[in-house]
Amino acid sequence: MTRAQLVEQIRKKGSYLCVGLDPDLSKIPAHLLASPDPVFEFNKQIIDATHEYCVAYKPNLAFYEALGPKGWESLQKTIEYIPKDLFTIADAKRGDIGNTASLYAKAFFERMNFDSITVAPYMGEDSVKPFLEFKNKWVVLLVHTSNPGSADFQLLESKTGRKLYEEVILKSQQWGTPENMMYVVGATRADKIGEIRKLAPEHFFLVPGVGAQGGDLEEVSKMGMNKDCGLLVNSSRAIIYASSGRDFAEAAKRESQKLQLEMSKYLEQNGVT
Ligand code: OMP
Repeated sequence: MTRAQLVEQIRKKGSYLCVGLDPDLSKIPAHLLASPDPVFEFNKQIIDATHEYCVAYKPNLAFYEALGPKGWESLQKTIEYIPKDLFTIADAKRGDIGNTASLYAKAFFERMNFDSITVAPYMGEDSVKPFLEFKNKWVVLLVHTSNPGSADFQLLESKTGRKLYEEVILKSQQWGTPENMMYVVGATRADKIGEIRKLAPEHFFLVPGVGAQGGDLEEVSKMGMNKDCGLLVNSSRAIIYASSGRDFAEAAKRESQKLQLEMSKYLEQNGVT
């Protein structure tokens, strides 16, 4: 998907919501466990219930890989089921030497037809560039993550006086463009989103951490939105596990609609309509 197509979707739907598809067999409603593919059945009903209110889906690979070959099958079926006008993110957090990275890119962009993949930047340029060679596919680079441990390395000061995550943003802008690279910026530190926006005015940010991790949508939107929106805000557990009963899809619909309504207000306030 191109940047223009993504922005068009955001304007059309009045939403920059990304729904995280993190299906956990210990959490999905018990009545689904008897179906032949409970993970796909769960995702299918979540997608049916939420696709009007979001512009992206982000399956996190851990939840599928943990189930072995069956998990990969559920993932493949899920990606094929997502409507083609929605942006898809393989949350795989890959990062390896060039020839290996090329095969990761093939796996997710060609075999599975994802629009994008999350990538860790710390092995440097040759580990990221192979992902950028695919037309209309995106790298979503980890910059300032939402977890407590993000401070361990990302906030270290380099000899230039800048933090490591700032170096990542500045350096990586020599590799990719706002047309094929996004940055992961956790919602749990909205103040950082404002600082990062100054370093990368045009790029899209994937912002996880709203909902279960306590990030604030209003604050994130105020600090991070640019003229094209420039944000994809992810929520996983707060949407997909809004109810653990037979009404889980209805509950997911309610939660995603609530976020979409709030998002449409912020888009309007920022003139992104
Ligand atoms: P919830 O906390 O349930 O909304 O899920 C957040 C999702 O975003 C999970 O799939 C995480 O792996 C992912 N995530 C973070 O929570 N923090 C980050 O900094 C980066 C990611 C990610 O790359 O998506």
